[in-house]
Amino acid sequence: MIKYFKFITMLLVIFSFHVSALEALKSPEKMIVDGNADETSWQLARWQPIDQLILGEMPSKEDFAGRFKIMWDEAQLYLLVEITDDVLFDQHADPRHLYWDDDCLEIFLDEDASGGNHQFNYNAFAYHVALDNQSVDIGEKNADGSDNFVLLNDHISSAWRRSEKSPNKVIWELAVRVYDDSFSIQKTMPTLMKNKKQQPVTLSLGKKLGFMLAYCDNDGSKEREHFMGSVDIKAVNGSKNLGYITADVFQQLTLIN
Ligand SMILES: [Ca+2]
Ligand SMILES: [Ca+2]
Ligand SMILES: [Ca+2]
Ligand SMILES: [Ca+2]
Repeated sequence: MIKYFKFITMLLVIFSFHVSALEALKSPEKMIVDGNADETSWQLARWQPIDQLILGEMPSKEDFAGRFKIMWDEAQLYLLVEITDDVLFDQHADPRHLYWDDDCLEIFLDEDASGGNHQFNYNAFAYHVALDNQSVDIGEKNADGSDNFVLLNDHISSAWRRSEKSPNKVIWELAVRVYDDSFSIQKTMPTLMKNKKQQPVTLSLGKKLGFMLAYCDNDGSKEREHFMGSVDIKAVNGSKNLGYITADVFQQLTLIN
């Protein structure tokens, strides 16, 4: 019996290690964010699945399938994302209006892996990168208490193209500058400070971040049809859609050589 429990404990340890460990290799070359994965570096990185249902019903593999690779250098993180989506749909031209109901890639990032609430602050980010390559997150609430959707296009470079071999497949390449929790959109700062541009952090070997990747898929409905992510989130009150509120559900990402 004791042996049996030891075996189960060992399996649980292996399993929890397997689901929690995500590593990014350092890229030895300059990465060009152009939607062409022709850098030799991309051959070094392993594919990671985007196969966990967060919202809606599990899509067929023709409806949605996704996987990604991640690398880094001192200046930024690099993502190569391969998305199969039968219909690309961008119903709202305004990047700040109901962006989660358009096809979009969602990059969850917590610079210091602190976890915790980030819904109306910059303890962590939930960048929604739309098909027009614009990036939006929820910022601090407006003075009247309404939601404040902020464009953060200078945080992310994004380019995608359809695969030549498989037309429903999109090859999406991104570079993400990492900002810590001192980030502010500067609306309340004095003019002098406004002019001082905020800098992303310099990344280094061994650094740990919180990370999760997801895709909102809509093929023509009013609201998104399903939401798929890279992390198996434990539901709270029946909901797994927690990433935009708390960084506690992100995976730990370690930068390695
Ligand atoms: Ca490239
Ligand atoms: Ca679809
Ligand atoms: Ca944080
Ligand atoms: Ca779609």
